[in-house]
Amino acid sequence: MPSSNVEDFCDVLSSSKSILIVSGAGLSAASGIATFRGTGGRWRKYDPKILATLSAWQENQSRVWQFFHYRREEVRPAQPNKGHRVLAQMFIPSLRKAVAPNTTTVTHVTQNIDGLCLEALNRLSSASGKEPDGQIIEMHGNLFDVVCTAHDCDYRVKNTDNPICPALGGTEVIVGEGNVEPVVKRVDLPHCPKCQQLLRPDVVWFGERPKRIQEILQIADSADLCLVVGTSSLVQPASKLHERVRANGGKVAVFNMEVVNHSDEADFLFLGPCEVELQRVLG
Ligand code: BJW
Ligand code: ZN
Repeated sequence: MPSSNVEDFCDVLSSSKSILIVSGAGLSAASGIATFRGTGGRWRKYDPKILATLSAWQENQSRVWQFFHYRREEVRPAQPNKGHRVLAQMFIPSLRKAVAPNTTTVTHVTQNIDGLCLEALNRLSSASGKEPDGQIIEMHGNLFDVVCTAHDCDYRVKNTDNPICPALGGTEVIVGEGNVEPVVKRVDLPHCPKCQQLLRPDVVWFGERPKRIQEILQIADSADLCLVVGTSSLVQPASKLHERVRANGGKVAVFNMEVVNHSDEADFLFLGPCEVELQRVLG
């Protein structure tokens, strides 16, 4: 059975050289962003799991763009929470030293597309005037990145426009099942300024290759501690990264509101809101 002993965890942490953090939607729950599979996860009458697929996109680009427009509007006012901030401290060597004096490499691989992990680190770095080390990798992309769908076009940019195109403006407020879904014509959806083809959100749908996956797998292979934070661990390959750390003789600590997939295999399990537990254990 996994332990929830903080002192034992701190012993492991203080001897760890390379830490891998794998996070999911639960990390941003305290920032007011609905988790993917939680009760607030449904959008209109649709299951987000169905909308986060290439086939949903091929079937109805207007609906998928409305879904992502809605998500952009949900995330836009959100602020990093205590959980993001505690994890960000692990990237500032002088702040990390107190809890992890032997750590030389920290990597945070997040499945979240809300940008809040990076935002927390940027804010901490500017406020403290200290340079971070390590890296944060958004393996499922970012809500505010767009990419051209044409195979022979390399257009890919950050786009924080609000709304991203006039026709999507206001569609985020249609919520009830009784409401008629707005139809945004293809011609009015975001298009590539280079080749005029349709743009799509630069996020990773089921069946697509996660961003920087080879690099992530290599990092997992050499990490000696893996913190699995606020994820249901149902989606591969994120759900398997801790196994690589274990195969290397490393330890695994799960932070979640509930017992989840694989948490019985963990060395440590800290049940409760991660924004509270991370602070208690790492802060
Ligand atoms: C709290 C909390 C608090 C709440 N504190 N905790 C069969 C058919 C087809 C495909 C497959 C198949 N079998 C396997 C696959 C592969 C597939 C997969 O895994 N499918 C399974 C579902 C079966 N995976 C893929 O297709 C991936 N690609 C791939 O495998 O490529 C091949 C490859 C691999 C390796 C090398 C090279 C090639 C791609 C997966 C893309 C997932 N995309 C999405 C959408 C992104 C855009 C968007 O957001 O719309 O990513 S799906 C969705 O799930 C989203 C999330 O990032 C991801 C994970 O969800 P997450 O974060 O775990 O959220 P929840 O809601 O599930 O959980 C929240 C947790 O928080 C809960 O546990 C709560 O208890 C907890 N919590 N509050 C602490 N305060
Ligand atoms: Zn293009």
